Amino acid sequence: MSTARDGVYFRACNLCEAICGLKITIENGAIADLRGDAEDPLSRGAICPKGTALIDLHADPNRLRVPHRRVSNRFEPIAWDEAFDLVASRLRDIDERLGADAIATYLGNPTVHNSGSLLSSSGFLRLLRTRNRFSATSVDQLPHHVAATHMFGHPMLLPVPDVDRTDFFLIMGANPLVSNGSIMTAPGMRERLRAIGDRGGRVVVIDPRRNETAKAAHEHHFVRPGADAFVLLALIHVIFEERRERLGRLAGRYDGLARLRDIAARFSPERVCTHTGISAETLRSLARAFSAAPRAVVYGRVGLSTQAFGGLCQWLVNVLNAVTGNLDEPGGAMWPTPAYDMLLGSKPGDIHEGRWHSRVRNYPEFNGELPVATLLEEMETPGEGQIRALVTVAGNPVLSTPNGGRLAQALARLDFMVSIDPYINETTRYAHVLLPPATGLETDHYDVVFHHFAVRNTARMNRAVFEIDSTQRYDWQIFAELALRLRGKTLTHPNERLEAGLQAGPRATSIDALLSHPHGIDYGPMEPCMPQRLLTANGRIDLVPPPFGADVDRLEAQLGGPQPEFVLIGRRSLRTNNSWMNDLKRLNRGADPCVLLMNEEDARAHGVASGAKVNLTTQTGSIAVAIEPTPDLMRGVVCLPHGFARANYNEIIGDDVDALTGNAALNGVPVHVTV
Ligand SMILES: Nc1nc2c(c(=O)[nH]1)N[C@H]1C(S)=C(S)[C@@H](COP(=O)(O)OP(=O)(O)OC[C@H]3O[C@@H](n4cnc5c(=O)[nH]c(N)nc54)[C@H](O)[C@@H]3O)O[C@H]1N2
Ligand SMILES: Nc1nc2c(c(=O)[nH]1)N[C@H]1C(S)=C(S)[C@@H](COP(=O)(O)OP(=O)(O)OC[C@H]3O[C@@H](n4cnc5c(=O)[nH]c(N)nc54)[C@H](O)[C@@H]3O)O[C@H]1N2
Ligand code: SF4
Ligand SMILES: [Mo]
Repeated sequence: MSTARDGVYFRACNLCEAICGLKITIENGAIADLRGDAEDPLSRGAICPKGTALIDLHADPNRLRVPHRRVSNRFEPIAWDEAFDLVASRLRDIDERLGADAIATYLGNPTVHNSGSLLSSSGFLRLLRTRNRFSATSVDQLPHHVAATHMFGHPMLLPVPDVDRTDFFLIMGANPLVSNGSIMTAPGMRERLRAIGDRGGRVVVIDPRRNETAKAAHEHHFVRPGADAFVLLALIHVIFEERRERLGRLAGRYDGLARLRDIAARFSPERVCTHTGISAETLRSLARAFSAAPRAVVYGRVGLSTQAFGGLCQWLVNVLNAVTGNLDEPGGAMWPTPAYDMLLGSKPGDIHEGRWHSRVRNYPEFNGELPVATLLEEMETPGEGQIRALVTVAGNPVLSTPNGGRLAQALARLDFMVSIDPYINETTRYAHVLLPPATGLETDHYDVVFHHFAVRNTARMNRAVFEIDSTQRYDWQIFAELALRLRGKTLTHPNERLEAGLQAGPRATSIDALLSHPHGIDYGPMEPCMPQRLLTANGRIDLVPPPFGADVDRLEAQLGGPQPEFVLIGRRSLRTNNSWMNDLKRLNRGADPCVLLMNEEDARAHGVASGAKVNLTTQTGSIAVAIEPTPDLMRGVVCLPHGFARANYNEIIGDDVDALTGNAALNGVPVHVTV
C-alpha cells in the first residue's frame, strides 16, 4: 500500500480535462478531507463528484496493485519480474513467428491524463514496431485532429473557445456542465457560462437533447442527430448571402474563400431546414446574431465528432469562426501557449497521414494510428498480418468501441493479451497477464495535454501525494521494463523529458520552478499567436482543404433521404467516468444512470411507461434496457449512456466510420425500439 505523511497537499485532479486544483488533507495516513483548491488560477476552487471519488479510488480494495496471471478463468498474483519476463517472451515469440503487425496495441483515455504514461508510452509502442496501433482517439476526437492538421498544419493545433471573453457562445453536441468540458479545459463551467450572461452575452445550445447545459443557456434548439454539418453550412450561407463575412486580421492568410462561397451557396436554410429540424427562420436569425456579436465562438464536441460527418462538422466549426473574424481573436477560438509545448520540434508541412493502410478495409493511418472501428475485423480476418495478440493500456474497448460484444469474443481467442491497467474490467478480464500501475494520487502530475486546450494559460506541477511501496510500479516503469526485456532498450525517465520540454518551451521554466508554485502559475488569458504558430507547408490557412471539400457531396446525398423511426445518441452524467469508477461508493448513488431516454410523446405512442424494459435493435445486435420518458429529448431520438456492461451501447454499434476521418459513428445510429 502506498503511504503519505500527515499534512495538507495541493495536487491537480487528473481524472478529466478540467484539471481542477485540489486541496487534500491527510490524517493518520488517510485522506481526511479533499476539496477544490481556491487558489488554483484556473479552477478557483471548482470540483465535481468524480474528484471527490479520488478518495474511494485510492482506497479501493478492488484496485490491483501487483501483477496477476490468468489461470483458466481465475487471476492469481505473480511477482513483477516473472510477469515482465512472461510478457516479453510471449510478445517476442509472436513477433518472431507472425511478424510485428500480429501484435496490436490499444491506448485508452487515462493515458492522456497521466503524464508519466503519456511521456513514455510512445517510446514503448515504437519499439513494438506494429502498424496495428489503436486508441480511444477514433471513438472521440479524431475529426478535430484531422481538421486541425489540414487547416493549421498540426493535429494538436486545436482552437479553444475563449469562454471568459466571448459575447456569444454557440455550443453544439457538448454538455460541459456535466462533462466539465472537453478540448476546452475550463473548470467551473457553470460560473463561466453565467458570466457570459452577466456581461450581456448569450449562450446558445444546439443539441438533440435539452441537456443540462441547454437548461442553463439562454437558448436551445433541437437538431436532428447527424445534421449539424447542414446547420453550419446554412449559417455560413446566410453570412455570405447577407455580406456579413468579416475575415479580420488573418484575411491575407486564407485560401479557398471562393470555393467556400460556392459550397455554402448550395445549402440555404430553406433547403436544409426540414432535414435538420431547425426552421429556416431560426437558422437565419442565428447567423445574424452570431455574426453581429462583437466576439463570438462556435464550439462542437463529442456529439459532432462521433457521428458519420464528424470531419465536416469540425472543419465547418473552424470555418464559421474564421469567416466571422473570430479565429485567433479574444472572445473567439484561440490557441493556448502551454509551458510544455507538444508542437516543439515540429516542422511546417510535416504531416503523418496515410503512410500505411489497414489490411482489411484499407483505411489510412493518421498520426500512427488506425481507426479502432477496424480492430475487430483485423482480429477476425485470417491471413498474413492478422492480429493475434493485444496490449491494452488504460482502456476498455469492449465497452467503449464499436462491436463491443463481438470484440469480447475475439479477445478470448487471441494467442496472447496483456493489459496495463489497475482494474479487471470487461476487456482486461481476457488478458493473460495484468500489469497494474500506481495511479490517481500516487503519481507526479504535470498536465502535458490539457494545458494545450485550456481557456487560460497556466501551468501546474505537483508531486504525488502518496508514495508507492516496493511492490508497486508506475506506468512508465512498466513500459521501461518491457522495453528493456523485449528490445534491450532504455527508455528516458518521463520527468527528464518533461524537464527538457519545460526548459525549451515558451515559458522557459522547469520542474523545480513549477513545484515552488503548488497552486499553479498564471500566465494570463490566451493570446493571438497566428501566423507564428501555423505549421502548414505554405504558411497559409486553407478554408477548404481538398479532402473536406470533396466530402460535401456525401453529406448532400443525405438530403431528402428516408428518416428512420428512431436514432440513438449517447450522454454522460456527473457520477460516471466513461466505463470506470462507476462502482465507487461516492459515484454509485442516486438514480440509475443507465436508462434509455425517450421523448414522452414517443413513449406514449409506443405504450411504454417509465421503467418498462425495451429492446434496442440495430443491424449489429440487440440489448434490453429500462426506459425513462422525458420532455427533454427530440422526437425520434433515444438516448443511452455508454460504459455500462448491463446495457452496452457499443454492443449494437457496427463498424461504420466517418469516411473522411475514420472516427467511429457512434451517434445518430438508426435503431428499432420494441417492447
Ligand atoms: N461526468 C463525466 N464527465 C466526463 C466524462 C464522463 O464519462 N463522465 N467523459 C469525459 C470524456 S472522455 C469526454 S471526451 C468528454 C466529452 O464531453 P462532451 O462533448 O461535453 O460530451 P457529452 O456529455 O457526451 O455530450 C455530448 C452531447 O452531444 C449530443 N449529441 C449527440 N449526438 C448529436 C448530434 O448528432 N448533434 C448534436 N448537435 N449533438 C449531439 C448529446 O445529446 C450530448 O448532449 O467528457 C469528459 N467528462
Ligand atoms: N457509444 C459511445 N462510446 C464511446 C463514447 C461515447 O460518447 N459513446 N465516448 C468515447 C470516448 S470520448 C472515450 S474517451 C472512450 C473511453 O474509452 P476507453 O479509453 O477505452 O476506456 P475508459 O472507460 O476510459 O477506461 C479506462 C481504463 O483505464 C484504467 N486506468 C485508469 N487510470 C489509469 C492509469 O493511470 N494507468 C493505466 N494504465 N490505466 C488506468 C481504468 O482502470 C480503466 O480500465 O469511450 C468512447 N466510447
Ligand atoms: S471536473 Fe474533472 S478535473 Fe475537476 S474534479 Fe471533476 S473529474 Fe477532477
Ligand atoms: Mo473522451
